[in-house]
Amino acid sequence: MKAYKPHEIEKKWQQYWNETNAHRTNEDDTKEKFYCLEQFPYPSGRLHMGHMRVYSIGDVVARYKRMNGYQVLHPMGWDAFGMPAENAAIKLGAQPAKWTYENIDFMKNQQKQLGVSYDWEREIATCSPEYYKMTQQLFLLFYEKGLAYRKNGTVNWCPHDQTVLANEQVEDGCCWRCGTEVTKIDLEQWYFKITDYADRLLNDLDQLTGWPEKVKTMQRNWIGRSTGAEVTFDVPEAGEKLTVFTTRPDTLYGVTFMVLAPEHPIVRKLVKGKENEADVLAFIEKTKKESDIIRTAADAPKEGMFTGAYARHPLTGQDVPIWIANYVLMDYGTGAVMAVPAHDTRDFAFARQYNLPITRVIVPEGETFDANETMTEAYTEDGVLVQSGSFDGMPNREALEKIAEHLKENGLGGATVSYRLRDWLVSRQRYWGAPIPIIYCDDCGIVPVPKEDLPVMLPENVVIDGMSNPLAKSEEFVNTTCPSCGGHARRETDTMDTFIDSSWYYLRFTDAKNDEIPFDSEKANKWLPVDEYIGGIEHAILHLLYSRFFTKVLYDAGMINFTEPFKSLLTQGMVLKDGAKMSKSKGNVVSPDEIIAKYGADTGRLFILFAAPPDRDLEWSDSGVEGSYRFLNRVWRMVDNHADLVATHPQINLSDSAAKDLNRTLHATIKKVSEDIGERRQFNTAISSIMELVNKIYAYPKDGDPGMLAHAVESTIILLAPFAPHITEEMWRTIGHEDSVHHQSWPAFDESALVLDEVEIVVQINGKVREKMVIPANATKQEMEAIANENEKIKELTAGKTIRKVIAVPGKLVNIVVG
Ligand code: ANZ
Ligand code: ZN
Repeated sequence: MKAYKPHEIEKKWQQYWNETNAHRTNEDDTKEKFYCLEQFPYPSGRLHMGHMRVYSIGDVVARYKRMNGYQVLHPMGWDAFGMPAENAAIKLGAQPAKWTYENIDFMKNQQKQLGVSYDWEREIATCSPEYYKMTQQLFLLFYEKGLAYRKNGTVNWCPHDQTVLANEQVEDGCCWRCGTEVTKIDLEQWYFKITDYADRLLNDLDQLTGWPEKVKTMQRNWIGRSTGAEVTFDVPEAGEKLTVFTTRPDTLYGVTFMVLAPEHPIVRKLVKGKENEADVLAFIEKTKKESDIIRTAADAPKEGMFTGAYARHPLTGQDVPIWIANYVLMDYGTGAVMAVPAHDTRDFAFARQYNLPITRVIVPEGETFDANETMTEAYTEDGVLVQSGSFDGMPNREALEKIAEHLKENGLGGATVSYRLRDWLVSRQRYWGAPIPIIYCDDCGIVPVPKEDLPVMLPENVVIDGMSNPLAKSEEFVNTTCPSCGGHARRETDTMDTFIDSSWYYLRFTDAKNDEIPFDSEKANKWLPVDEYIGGIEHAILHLLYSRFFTKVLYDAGMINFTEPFKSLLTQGMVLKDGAKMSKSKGNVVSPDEIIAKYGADTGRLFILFAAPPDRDLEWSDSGVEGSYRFLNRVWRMVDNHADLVATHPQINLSDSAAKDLNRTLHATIKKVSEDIGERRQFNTAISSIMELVNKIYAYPKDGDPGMLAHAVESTIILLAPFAPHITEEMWRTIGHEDSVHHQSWPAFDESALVLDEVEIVVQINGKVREKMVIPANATKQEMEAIANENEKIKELTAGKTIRKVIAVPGKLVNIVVG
């Protein structure tokens, strides 16, 4: 008996796969394509269990598809730009490039030890000049199309790190990296015009039937489309106009004050020279520091201040006081609100707090309006209009449109759509990113770097101290000549947000070595969209939204013929230990290295896939890992026991019932595993059905047909191959094959094998034949009795009688003795 030695065989087969380039993409256009992609990792140092889980899931799908006759693209790469490399440089004095590439080497080796079937010929690292040259080309494409532009605006700024931060990098008002309180400053920055694509990004979600509903909802909320109206108010004393965005133009007659975001540009003008000027300016500074989350929370305290100025109501001509308050945000709608306390909860709270009038303009249908009644809360339901001039009595849904039309006709506003989505701020004052390929010339202005001069290389001799942008301090980098006039000019020193790198990497894999253009259209059109994309839920909004945006822009540029990059999306759950997420701070980390060292990669993979459905959280369990290891040993012994028999390929003869029964289990397993991997992506139940099959083989009678036994053993190895690639490769040789198990065709499912044989039996009552029935041939005595008792005629005949005894003769008869 040969013992199962995972380390020996895993090393052996990994080397063999390496040498034979076994996982190179099997480009063969007679086959259907399948693109299986796991989100590429950040090379942080070493793999954690979350990585191991994603790769195990992806590898099962990729291997299964290959065995089912697909040409499969299954690549891997590195999302390699970003802050941690700079932090390491500051802390350890290591060059970001060196640190990053060392990590890549280490992690790649770990991935190989997992036996994941990646096509390493297509490996990419976003920090390599070959890759960022193409990222720069794409930036220039966005620039040419008017989709990359510079804008002066209020941005999040970390005073300690001296860089802007994206909204999602601000946590509770502080920098996610150093914890310093984030301030807002006005800065000119580069933006991508993702808002131009808001409607398409929203509408096309409907065609993504392979995405979790949850993720689509998060994207919808992030885009946040609202239909409503714009209304323009005059501010005569300032000679200005104020435009608000409202979803409720039907409440226009109920406006009793206006509220501006403190940052609204008109505010300073309204208070200029007034006695409250200093107070208002202080209030602006204070609110700027509050995070948007706090400002908009429903239960957060509303704080405001009267500006001393008034606007004129566009329909009634009344004076309406203008306030500023923290709950109005500058970057939504127009940064100005018409307040209707009677019908808006936040306005109601605010009016109560500052004693502002409340005018009701909607009452429930059928109710008479009582002007003396005081409201205790805002009325936010539908109803009919009151105190609304010529619109009185009109149902408010109708008034929504009618009032918007009325505004339009009178040049006072009209229907409009507003989005929560903002343009994407893409410039960073950091070193370790793709340089933005732009040159500033005093005479020519903004000049894009000519394509043939790309890449704009990151200089290596820079000082990284974490305090300011190293590129800005590099004279050698900054000073250049203008491509347009040849005069002295300066380079843009900002680098790109790393989300840009990952917004197009899935395209690069189709043509990873192209040194002219980012990718060849034909290749991208062949492989994309990605058929299965696997990754963490933490990317549900940004990465996926940005990638979808890129895809649409490239489609519009005629570079690709599809508009969505990821056909199906699988978001895997977390790996927990003792009920909590594994983390260094909790000291509950189990590393893939440890598991591989103790049991081998196959056991680790099997456990991870068996312990939970992929989209659920997975609870790490040492006994569960042990169990997976024992199961692999059990399969190993089974194969070893029957190796000689299988190698002779005995003829299958299904005449005995044990053989038929095993055949039935085998096909039920094939069906289950195929559907579970291929359609439902539920690997845990697939594995349990393989376990049942193995039990059945162990229980197979000694005198059962040897052909069927051999066939079942051989098929088990193939069914297990996508989950445990090394041990199955070894066992495949053990039973006498010389080729790879991973090149075998997936077993075909035979429906007819599932049909149970049937026989006709008679049912007697007190020895007299009363009924004939067709039942499964292998029904047990108990089953026969139950089937007979369920029969309508027998039920009738035995009703009210006492059943004294039932005699069942398998395959022949049931006799019921009544008294
Ligand atoms: C008057 C009104 C009356 C409103 C009413 C609501 C109810 P959504 O649905 O999220 O798009 N609003 C507009 N701009 C704002 C800003 N920059 N900051 C905070 N609030 C703002 O919300 C649109 C509604 O939120 C708008 O409709 C406006 O209040 C407020 F019975 O206008 B409404
Ligand atoms: Zn110039």
